[in-house]
Amino acid sequence: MSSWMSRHPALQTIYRTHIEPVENICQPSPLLPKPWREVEFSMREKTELLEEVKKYETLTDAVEQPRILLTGQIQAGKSSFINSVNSIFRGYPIFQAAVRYGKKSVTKHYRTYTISDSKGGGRLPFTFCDSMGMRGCDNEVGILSQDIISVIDGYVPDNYEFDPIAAMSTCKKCTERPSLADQVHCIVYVIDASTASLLDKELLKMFQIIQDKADRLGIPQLLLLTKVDFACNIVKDDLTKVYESRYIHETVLKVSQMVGVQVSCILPVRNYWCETELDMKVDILILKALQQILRQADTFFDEMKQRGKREEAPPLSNE
Ligand SMILES: Nc1nc2c(ncn2[C@@H]2O[C@H](COP(=O)(O)OP(=O)(O)OP(=O)(O)O)[C@@H](O)[C@H]2O)c(=O)[nH]1
Ligand SMILES: [Mg+2]
Repeated sequence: MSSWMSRHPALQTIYRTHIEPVENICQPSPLLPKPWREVEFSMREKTELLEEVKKYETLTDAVEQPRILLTGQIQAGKSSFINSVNSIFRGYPIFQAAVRYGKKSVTKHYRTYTISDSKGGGRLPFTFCDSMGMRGCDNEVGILSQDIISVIDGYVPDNYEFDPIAAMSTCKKCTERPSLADQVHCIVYVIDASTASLLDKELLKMFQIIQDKADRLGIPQLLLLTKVDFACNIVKDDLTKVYESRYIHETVLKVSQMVGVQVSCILPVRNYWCETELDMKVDILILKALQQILRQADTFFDEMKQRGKREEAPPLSNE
């Protein structure tokens, strides 16, 4: 800007409005004018979230710990989310569930995880169910939708090794008459924000099969949008911008439409994956997600009360 112009504020305004390069005027700002969800990033908020999670109780004596199933794309960050929750309550990052970068699903077995409140502390009131990832394209190997249905019904025992070619059938190993506590009470779809717009048709079809089953049983469904740091540089540099990032917001809207989960049930998170100390901002997003998951899990028990009893799981296929 020339020196005569810098001495005249009115001219500066005109200059900004009319003479700025065209691409700056046409391109929307990478940040939204205001966040689309309010989140407070403070120690006080973290303490309150920790307390709410610890105090959680189910609405029935038959289930002490709701089972939360994490399912979704291979490598989406399912096991890392469990590790992240574990880390927050342990006080430092801890990587219990196997996590690795790879083209195949690293998690090959069905695993259930309970989380302790601090090292050697009591069990927290929920159980995570980790499973093999769903294949996102033809040359990937992943879990079969029939096996996810068997997990939901409570037939699959801890440590069962999934076979990507043949679904689990009646065998000595399977849980014969699953109780209400064996069943899944909340489903969390896990999707990588950096590849969310490229979701394969086959993958979306699998989501649809699970959704139909979950809707019939009254199981609440939420969606974790992971790797927000990898998907957006602004968020990578400052996690508090996650609800202001235009890119993340557009991804949330797109995923909501593609997968069929309402925006209020979509939870952007960044997992612990490379650090050796906790970060309050990472913790807040993870705990907020967990708070929403537990609150929604309650709707399963509400629904069950209204229906009078739960629907019996259909017998496991013999084929
Ligand atoms: N940048 C970043 N990387 C992540 C995040 N979450 C997970 N990762 C990385 O993504 C890779 C896959 O993470 P996992 O937790 O193993 O994913 P998964 O869904 O359990 O994968 P499978 O069991 O193989 O289906 C690992 O290299 C993690 O370190 C995240 O929020 N941000
Ligand atoms: Mg895994």
